[in-house]
Amino acid sequence: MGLFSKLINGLGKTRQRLGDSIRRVLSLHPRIDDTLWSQLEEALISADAGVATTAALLAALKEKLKHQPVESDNVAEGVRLLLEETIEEMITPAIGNGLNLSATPAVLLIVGVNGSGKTTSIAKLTRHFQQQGRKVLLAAADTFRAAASEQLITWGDRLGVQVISQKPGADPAAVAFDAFQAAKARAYDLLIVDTAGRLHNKDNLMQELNKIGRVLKKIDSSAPHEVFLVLDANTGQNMIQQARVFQEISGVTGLVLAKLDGTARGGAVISVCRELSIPLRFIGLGEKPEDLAAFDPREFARGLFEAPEEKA
Ligand SMILES: Nc1nc2c(ncn2[C@@H]2O[C@H](COP(=O)(O)OP(=O)(O)OP(=O)(O)O)[C@@H](O)[C@H]2O)c(=O)[nH]1
Ligand SMILES: [Mg+2]
Repeated sequence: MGLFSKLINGLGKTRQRLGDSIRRVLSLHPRIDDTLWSQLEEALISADAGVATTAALLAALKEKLKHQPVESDNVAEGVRLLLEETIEEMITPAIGNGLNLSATPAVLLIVGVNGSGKTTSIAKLTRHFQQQGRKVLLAAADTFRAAASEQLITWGDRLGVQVISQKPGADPAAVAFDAFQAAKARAYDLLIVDTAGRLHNKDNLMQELNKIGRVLKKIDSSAPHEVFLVLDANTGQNMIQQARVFQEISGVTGLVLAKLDGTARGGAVISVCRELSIPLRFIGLGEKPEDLAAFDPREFARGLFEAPEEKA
């Protein structure tokens, strides 16, 4: 399956909640008036686009309609297309600059709350970078949860990459340090560091992330080169608060939105893009290593409305 079809399929639940309901609203009420605006507002909020982002979207759409009025016999499709365009414009700034992973070895630190999808996303990212011809090493710096290292080692075996690990309870910063040294000594291109899930209000665990960062800097003062925060898309608007706290503590440089395939709350992606000044790098669309897509604003906006049978 191509990546766009995967995105289309993965966004199914959000599309039902958002795209399909907006189409329905527009076909039942193809007149631009207050009733239409309040129904559009309801549809966007029900897909967890958030109050502020919904208001901003509708204001931008109204502004667009002033300059690009739609034909009276084509209100439904005309407004729908303009909304898709408005969403695309709103999320496009989140694409950010290129990844800062040109150092050799570059270090990519993965952080997030418990169960958000970190380790699975690492498997996906490993495959992604392998396909770009990079030699990847993994570090199992989640020494906290029983079986966390085994989970990463199993992925490593499946993907044919080495995993540096120590015994449960070891200092996560020491694992990261050893792995970075090994990556340097053995001429790897990229080290990806898995960390334990942590609640953003647990101070000691957040400080531990800080320590991992400090220890990596002893080897290369510019490391970690990227810090990806993995967010579970099911948490909807809560992603924003989580991201703010992690950004403060561990200098998040990019977002991975996991589990977008299982949620109807994908509207929250629009506010994540609008309200956070952190690039959205990848979206997770399933549990397998290939279920990852680089964030593409055009495709994402299309995927919110375009049903599979309409696929070219
Ligand atoms: N459907 C779906 N499931 C996902 C996705 N990403 C992860 N999962 C599932 O979510 C669950 C948790 O994933 P993990 O990768 O173990 O999450 P984690 O953040 O490493 O968890 P901890 O290490 O316990 O904090 C697993 O059952 C994964 O298969 C995704 O994009 N889509
Ligand atoms: Mg994990």
